Amino acid sequence: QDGLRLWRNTVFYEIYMPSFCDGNGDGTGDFRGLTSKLDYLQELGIGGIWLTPFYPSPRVDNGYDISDYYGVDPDYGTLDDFDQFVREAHQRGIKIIADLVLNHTSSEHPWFIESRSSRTSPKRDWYIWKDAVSGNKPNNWESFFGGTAWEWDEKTGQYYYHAFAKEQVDLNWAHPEVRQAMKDVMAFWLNRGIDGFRLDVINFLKVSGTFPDNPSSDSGEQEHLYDQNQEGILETIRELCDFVRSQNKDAFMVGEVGSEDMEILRKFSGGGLLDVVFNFNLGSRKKIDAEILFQEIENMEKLHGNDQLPTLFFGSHDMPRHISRFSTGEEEADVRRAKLIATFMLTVKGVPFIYYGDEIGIRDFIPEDIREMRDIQGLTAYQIAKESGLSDTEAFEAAILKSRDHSRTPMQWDASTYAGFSERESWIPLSASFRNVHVENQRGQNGSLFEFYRSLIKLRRDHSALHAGDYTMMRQDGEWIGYTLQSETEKVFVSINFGSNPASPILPETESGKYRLLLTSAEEARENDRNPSVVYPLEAAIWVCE
Ligand code: TEU
Repeated sequence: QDGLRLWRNTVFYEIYMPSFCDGNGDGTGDFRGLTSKLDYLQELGIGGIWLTPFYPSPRVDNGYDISDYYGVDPDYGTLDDFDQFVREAHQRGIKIIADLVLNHTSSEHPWFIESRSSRTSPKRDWYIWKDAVSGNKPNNWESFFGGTAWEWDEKTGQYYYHAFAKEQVDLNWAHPEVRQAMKDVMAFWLNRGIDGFRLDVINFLKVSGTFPDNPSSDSGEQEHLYDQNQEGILETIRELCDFVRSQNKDAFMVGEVGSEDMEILRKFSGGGLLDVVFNFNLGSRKKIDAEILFQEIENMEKLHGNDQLPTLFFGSHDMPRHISRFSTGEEEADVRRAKLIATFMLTVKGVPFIYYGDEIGIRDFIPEDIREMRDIQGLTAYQIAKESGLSDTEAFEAAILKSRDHSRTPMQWDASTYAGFSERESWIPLSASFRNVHVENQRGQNGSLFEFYRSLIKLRRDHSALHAGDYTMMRQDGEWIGYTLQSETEKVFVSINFGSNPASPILPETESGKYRLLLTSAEEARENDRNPSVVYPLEAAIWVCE
């Protein structure tokens, strides 16, 4: 409970490790670059960073394939660079959450190399090995990146299981030595000063022990029933959480449970389990409106217990950017809408996660050619399409649909050739938006998306109602949504109009009948003597009820 109160006050910022800032001029982001941008992050006002994996890795899936849990990938720097980064972040009041992949290791991890060396290797059972069944795969399980989840190992004559790429081999979490090995890893990073973990696909640690075939949906797609959320998963998570809290009682643990079903999600947090789990209902939306958001708040309020908090995010490294996803093709309206999303995310009850670059409005990157594609999920889709006989163009189209590169492009610091990210071409192309969307022309600029985020975060920090208040009213009418947040000392009213016409809101009661404007997202709405009874088109406004 106490911990939750602490974290509710924290605005997180996700950084995709290779794409934030390149400090050594090799085209890939690194710790030195990151450290040089801590002042920027402090200015933005965030309180925590979720850092995607930075450990040594062949980077088949950009670090979600770890080959050494005790180091830093040489592309990103050294352990000393890491220590300096954590130290300097802490000096600025910024906490660090490390992304940890417990479900699988790289196929180049020494554990797996040993495991695959022979059937009698002491590490054989650290992974999931199966005999062929009548000369075939053990069952029909599919990889989340496409194709089969079983890889044949010629030397030892068995299949191994991989929920993602074949270079990401699933560990056998039923094995006590695996559990101990991972606890040692967690202790190592906690001792190095990190403040918590983002736990990758944490509900995947338990697969069915009898390996039945997965059923298929009506559309023919596999329903992943037996390869996740199996009996005993909560006990395993509890064991990990207990261990982490025994090392650092305030450590924050956010779990990735790939589900949009709140009934499933809620099982993983509170009661000594994870602090929070990601709620994919906002991030996976292709369309957004007041009614959807209203229902989402209601749902979160209804289903979360006292020791649970929702997470709030509209984008991540696995999803297209929300400014592009919700775009109507008009640049100005898109920016206005992005401000509405920001307002929602930073005022609704929960723990917000801003995805790097969303605070300036970086747009999606769309590759022109398969050679510009980097993501393993997109590349696998391309390969499968080609193998099924599709043309290059058709296969490329299929790959774009699956690719997660859209939102993984370098941070846009200025309009120079390499966007101020690096001194040379980056590992992935820049988003085409970089010439006019960048930090340099938004910082200190009235009305910019960056300055709006900064004001919002500051407001959230300064007003306890915004980071600790309770809803006293939630209303929705047409394209308008409004809610009040009440603390012991004040009542704040948030009023958001998603429509292109002015809205007439339903106003909350105030003691004196007066409202004081704290912030509006719309320049034209900054007039004197303003009152909340009119909301401008695509405006978000925050008021104090006096
Ligand atoms: O993602 C888990 C996950 O469920 C993905 O399959 C996701 O739903 C999909 O990519 C959406 O298109 C996590 C990480 O966030 C992702 O980047 C990794 O690739 C994956 O785990 C494997 O470690």
